[in-house]
Amino acid sequence: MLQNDLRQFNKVESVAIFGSTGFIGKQTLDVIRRCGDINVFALTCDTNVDVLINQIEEFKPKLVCINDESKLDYLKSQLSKKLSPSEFSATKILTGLDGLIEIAIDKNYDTAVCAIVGMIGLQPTIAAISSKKNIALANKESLVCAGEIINDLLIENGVSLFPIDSEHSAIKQCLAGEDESKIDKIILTCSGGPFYGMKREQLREIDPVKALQHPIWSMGKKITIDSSTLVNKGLEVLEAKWLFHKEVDDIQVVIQRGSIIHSMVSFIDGSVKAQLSVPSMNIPIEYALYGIDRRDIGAEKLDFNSIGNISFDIPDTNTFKGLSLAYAVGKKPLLYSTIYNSANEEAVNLFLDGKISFLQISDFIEEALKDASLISAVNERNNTIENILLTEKETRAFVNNLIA
Ligand code: MN3
Repeated sequence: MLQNDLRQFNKVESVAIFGSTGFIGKQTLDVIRRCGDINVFALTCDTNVDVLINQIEEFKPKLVCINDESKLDYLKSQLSKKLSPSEFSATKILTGLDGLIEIAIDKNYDTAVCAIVGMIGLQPTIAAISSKKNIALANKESLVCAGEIINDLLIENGVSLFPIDSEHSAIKQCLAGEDESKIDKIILTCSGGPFYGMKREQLREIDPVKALQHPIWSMGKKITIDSSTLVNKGLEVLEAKWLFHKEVDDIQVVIQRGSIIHSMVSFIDGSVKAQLSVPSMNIPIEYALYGIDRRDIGAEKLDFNSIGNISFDIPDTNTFKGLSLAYAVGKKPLLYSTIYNSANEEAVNLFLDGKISFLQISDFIEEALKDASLISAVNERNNTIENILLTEKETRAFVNNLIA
C-alpha cells in the first residue's frame, strides 16, 4: 500500500461503540453529541451499568451489550422505567463476548469504534473488520498482537482503520496527501511520563497512587500505568509498525515534555511534518470519524505566545526497559508481541493489586520474553487468532506463577 489511503473519508453515518463507558468511549460520545450527524447504533460496556443507562437514555441505541451478566437484571429494570415502552422493546440487550460479536457482525452500521481496553478487545475488532466495518481503533493491543492479520483482513474486506491514539492520529494527519514510500522515519513523541528523569533506584518506592498521576493526560488506569513505565510507548511503536508499514528501526521515540507535538514524519528529502495541538483526545477521535472533513469540536486552540520553548530529549531505555523490549519484540515473529502485551497486562494488574513493585512490571515482561517454554511454543505456531489467544493464556499463567 504505497499511497496513504485517502478513503478516507467516506462519511461515517452510524457507529457501534465498543467500550462506551470508558475514557475514550465517553469522549467519543462527546464528539458525536457536539457534531450531531452520526447515529449511535450500539453501545457496549464491561460493568459500568449506571453510565451505560444514561448513555442509552440519551442516544437510544438499537443494540446494547453488558459484559458483566450479573448486571443484566438491573439494566433491564432501570431501562424499562427510563425508556418509553416502544423504545424499551426496540432496544436489544445482549451480554458477554457473544453479545459483542453479535454487535460486531450486525449489518446495520458502518463504523466500529473499538475502545475496549486490553486483549479482550481483539475478537470484536476482528469480527467487525470481517463483516466490512471501518474501524476507529483505540484498542492498541489488537494491532500490537494481530497487526499482520488485521492488515490482511482490511485489504480482503476493503475497509479502513483509523487510529484513536494521539500519536498515530498525528502521523496519519502528517501523511494526508503523502506517499508512504517516501517516509524516512516516523517520530513518535512521548511525554516521558510522571517519572521522567528518575533512575531505577528512585523508582523502587513507586506505589499505584503515585503511578496513577499522569502529568498531561487523564486516562484509564491501565494506560496511565503503561505511560509511567513507557510500555505504552513500546506498544505504540509496535502499533505504528503495522499502521504505517514500517520496520521498528524506522520508528524513533523522542521525548517532548508537555505533549504539544503529538508526533512527526520525516521524509526522504529531509522535510519534517509535525502535528500540534493542545493535548485533547477529542481531536484524534474527531479525525478518526471525520478525517479531512474537520469539525469545530470546541477544542482549546494553541496559543503560541504562551508556549515558550519546545525541547526534546532521548528516552532513558536503561531505566524504562519496557520501551527497549518492544523494539526487540518488533524484530521477532508476531506472537512475541502477544507475550510482551499479555505479560504487561498481567503484571500491571498485579502491581495495581499491590502484589508486585513498579520495577517488577518490566522485569516480568523481560522474564516472559526469555522463558524457554513460551519461546519454543511461539516459534512453532503460525499467526492465527487462536494461537494469539493461546499464547496470551500461557503468558498470563507464566506471569502469575512468578509470584506463586
Ligand atoms: Mn498515545
